Parts: sequence; C-alpha cells; structure tokens
Amino acid sequence: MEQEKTTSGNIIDFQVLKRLYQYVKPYSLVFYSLIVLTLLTAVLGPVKPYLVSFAIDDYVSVGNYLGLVKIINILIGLLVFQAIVQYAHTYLSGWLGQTIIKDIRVRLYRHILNLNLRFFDRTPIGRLVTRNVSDIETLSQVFSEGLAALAGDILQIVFILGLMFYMNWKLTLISLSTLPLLMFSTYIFKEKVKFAFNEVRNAVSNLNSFVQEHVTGMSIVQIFNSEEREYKKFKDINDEHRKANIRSVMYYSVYYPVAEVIQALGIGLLVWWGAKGIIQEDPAITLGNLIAFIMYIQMFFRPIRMIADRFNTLQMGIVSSSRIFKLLDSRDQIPNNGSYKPDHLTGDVEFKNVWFAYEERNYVLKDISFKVQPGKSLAIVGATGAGKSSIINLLNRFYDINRGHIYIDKKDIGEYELERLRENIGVVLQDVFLFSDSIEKNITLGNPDITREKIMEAAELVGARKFIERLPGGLNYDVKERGATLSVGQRQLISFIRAMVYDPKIIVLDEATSSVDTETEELIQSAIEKLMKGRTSIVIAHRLSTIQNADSIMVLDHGEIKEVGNHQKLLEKDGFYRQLYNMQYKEVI
Ligand code: DGT
Ligand code: MG
Repeated sequence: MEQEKTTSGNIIDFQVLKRLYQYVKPYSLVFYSLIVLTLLTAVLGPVKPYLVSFAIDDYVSVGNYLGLVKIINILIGLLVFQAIVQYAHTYLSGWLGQTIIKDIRVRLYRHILNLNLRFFDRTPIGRLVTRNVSDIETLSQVFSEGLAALAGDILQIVFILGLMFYMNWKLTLISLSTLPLLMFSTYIFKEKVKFAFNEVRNAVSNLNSFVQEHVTGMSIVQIFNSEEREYKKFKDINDEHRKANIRSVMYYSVYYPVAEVIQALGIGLLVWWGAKGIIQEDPAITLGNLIAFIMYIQMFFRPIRMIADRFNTLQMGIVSSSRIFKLLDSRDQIPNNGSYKPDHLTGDVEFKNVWFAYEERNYVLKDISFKVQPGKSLAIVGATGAGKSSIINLLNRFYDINRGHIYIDKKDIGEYELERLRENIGVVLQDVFLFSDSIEKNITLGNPDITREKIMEAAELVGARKFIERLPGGLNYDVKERGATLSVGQRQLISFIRAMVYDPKIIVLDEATSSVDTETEELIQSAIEKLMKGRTSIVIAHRLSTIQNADSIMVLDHGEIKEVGNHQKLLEKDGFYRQLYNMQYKEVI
C-alpha cells in the first residue's frame, strides 16, 4: 500500500496525538468546552427528524393544531440553539488550532535557530522551509477540520443509528442497505486520493526548492547562459505539479457524483418500501417515520462521506506533526552547558591536537596544534580547501571538534557560556551576509546596547565613516536583497564594523578573495591593520601585506600544518611557503 508512514506504521499514531496534546494542555478549558460543544452538535441535529416524525404522527394526522404549534416552537428554539452552538464550535476550534500552531511554529523556529550548522549541511534549505511552512499548515487543519470534526461525525452517526433503530428497525435496515456500496467506493477513493496527495506534496516541495535555488543563483544561471535549459527544467517540474494536482481533483470529481447517486438509490429504496407499507396499512410504518428516515438518510450519508476526507486530513496532519516532532527532536545542537563567564579576556588562544570532520571520519583538520599569544597575530595560508575557514569555524563553536582541545585563556571553549564566548570573538567571514534591512540593523543585529555613536566610533576606527556618510540616508540606508546594492568592498567594510562594535579581544578574519578597486582595497587594508591592532588575531590571509605583517604564519595543506614561522624565516626555509609565495606573490612586488 502506497502511503506515507507515520512513525509507528499505524493509520493513526496515538503517540503523536498524545504529544500534540501537550500543546493543547495550556488551553484545556477551551479544549474541554470544545468537546462539550462537539457532543451537543452531534446530538442536536438528529433530534429534529425525530420531532418531525412525532409531530406528523401524533398531531398532524389527528389534526391537533395546538400540539403542532408547540412542536414547531420547540423546533425553532432548537434551531436557534444549534446555530449558537455551531458558531461557538467553529470559532473556538479555529481559535484553538491557530493558537497551538503559533506555539509550535515559535518552538520550531527557536529550535532551528539553535541547530548545529552541521544540520544545514545535510538538509537542503528548501526542504526545511517547506517543512516549516506547509507541515504546520497541514497541522492546523487537524485542529480546524480534523480531530474534533471526525469525533463529531462518528458520534452523530452512532446517535442517528440509535434513534433509527429505536423508531423502526425494518426501515433502518433498508436505509443501510446501500451503505456497503458507499463504504466501498469511499474506501477506493480514499486510497487513490492518499496516493495523489503524496504526489502533490512531492511536486510542491520540488517546485519550492527549484524556485528558491534558482532565484538565489540567478546570476550564475545568466552568466552561463543556461536560461533556456533551466526554463525547460522548470516547465517539467511545473507540469508534474499540475498533473499531480489534476489527478487528485479528478478523484474528487468522480467520487462526489457517485456518492450522490448511491444516496439517491438509498432514498428510492426507502420511499418504495415505506410507501408500500403505508398503503398496505402495515402498523409498523407511519408517514412520520418515513419522512424522518428520508431526513436521516441525508443526515447520515453526509458524515460518512466526509469521514474519508476528515480521515485523510487527520492522517496528513499526523504525518506532518511526526515530521515536525522529528525536527524538534533532532538534538543536533551545540551543547551550551558551559558556565564560565569571564568579564574580560586576555585573548590567549591555543589549539591542541585538534581533529575535525564535517562528515563522519572525513577529516578536514588533522592533529592541528598552535598557540597565539595575547595581542599577537597569526596568518593562516594554504591552497583552497586546505581547511583554513574550518579552523575559524571551530573557535567560536559553529561546529564542535571530534578530538583534541581548543583553549581560550587556558580554558576549554566548551566550558564557556556560548553567548559569552561568541561575544568575545569578532568574526568576519569570507562571504559577508547582509539582511534586507538598514545598515544600522545590519551592524547591531538588533542588539539595543549598540548605539549609533558606538557604530560611528567603530566605523571611524576601521576608516569607513566617510563611506557610510556618503550613502543616502547614512546608517538608515536600506540594504536590498542580501546587500546586492552594495559593492563587495563596501559589504566587507560593514562586516568589519559589525565585528568591531563589540570591541572583542580576539578577532577572526577570513579575508575575501574577490578583488575590489584600488581605492577600496586601500581602505580595507588599513581597516584590517586597525582591526588587528591590540587584539589577538587569526587571519586567513590572501593579501601579501596582511601575511607579511603577521607575527607568525602557518601554512596549511590538506588539513595539516606544514610550516610555521614569520615571513622572513619561512622564505629562507625554502619549503611550502616559498613555493606559495613564488606562485602567488612574486610578480606583484
Ligand atoms: P578556501 O576558502 O577556498 O581558500 O578554502 P579553505 O581552506 O577555507 O577550506 P575550508 O576549510 O572551507 O574547507 C576544507 C574542506 O572542508 C574542503 O574539502 C571542503 C570541506 N568543507 C568546507 N565547508 C564544509 C561544510 O560546510 N560542509 C562539508 N560537508 N564540508 C565542508
Ligand atoms: Mg575559506
């Protein structure tokens, strides 16, 4: 059977429902009121035909006008009451659903924010987004039209059946005679639709990932002139999506008319048998009964038809929630158990026999050991992929290492409180990421402790004050779409300021490799010098000036340290560094 499995493999996973209930608990008053309202709705409907049959047989047929008026009044009162109950039911179930969904969404987002970066290595972002948005959407349907409604429908069916048997068992059996037919077609429909929905979900997910990736990488698509090819691919994916949707619509469009016909058949049988009984003056069948039963058949078939839908919604919701819970359970977080919160650091850094792999056993750093004294600078050089960026990813615990130790001020970084650790290390990454917001927000990242004065001080320090003042609106300048409106150099300057506003004792700098114009280059070069001054700095250097000025240079190759020393010493040694220098920098000077 083709179907998405819930964790236990059951059709309805009670484990998941139990867990969902945890989210309902804070609103238990609303929840229990809903149960009462569901009960009332289930019971109120079926009472009406019973009253009608009573009115016809006991009052209309004997001409008791007053009695009839009495019953009509009761019916009207019942209708009004039912309307109120229904209103409260719909409103409260919507309220409860949306409130719980909001809670789950907050929980999920917080969880994602704290996930180990490793997690994002393995999970495509597109899928993560789909999961977040569409799974929660599906889940909200469980509350609005799934569980409560399903329970209501089942209750109503039971109640109607009870009343029918109580009134007339023969007519009941006749009414039920077409039921197997309906159940059978409903079952077939349910299976087909489940399969089709699965296809739709996959198609939506593919579509989302594709659009997301291609919008983000649009410049690459255009640089390589692959618009036509990518367009074709998109058309195929889009077509798949359309077909999957149409297939599911097709099943609905067949099922509903068929169910209608089956219901009509049921009513036909009932009327035929009932009318025959009345004409032959069978004492067991009254006109009132017959009319009530016709009403019941309609009332009865509707929930049965709906049950297929409700079941589906519920099941999809459960699959969604088990996926959400799985994400919530992924304990792939950097453990934040450290409690060491020093007021200030001296900035002593040591790596001791550090081994690290992004993926199982595929070590990108092998037995790395080095020390940087407070206030000193270390330049890391090496070919692309040597593991330079990885080293700095470890220092502020973007990733945890597999073996060895990293010490700051002689204390293992795991013992630091994570926020305090990261606060004290200023990081400038290779690619600068900017949010679509003002320059100010991009620098403070929402930290209210960082005033505009502080920002301008830091800007002054790195020599970017003029550049900011020249922007229209200054600090209010609106950065669009990840900084697309700023040059690479400008973006780097902003990331320097971002690192400097905290006045960190340790600075980690991954120099960008992309070239900038000479003027900006000079700006950046002097900014880097100022950044490093008086701070312990680890710099992944591409500029010869940065390398030459460093107190010590470390040559990295395939995750191993090859040479350490200052510029002069390493040149004399005539090894890796000399080679690198000859290849990359000789002509420049
Ligand atoms: P660069 O920036 O091109 O000069 O190169 P490095 O030296 O900064 O290299 P690095 O540390 O980014 O990469 C070292 C190795 O680790 C390389 O084989 C690619 C791999 N690697 C880097 N980042 C990731 C990551 O996020 N996930 C996985 N699975 N592997 C990564
Ligand atoms: Mg790198």
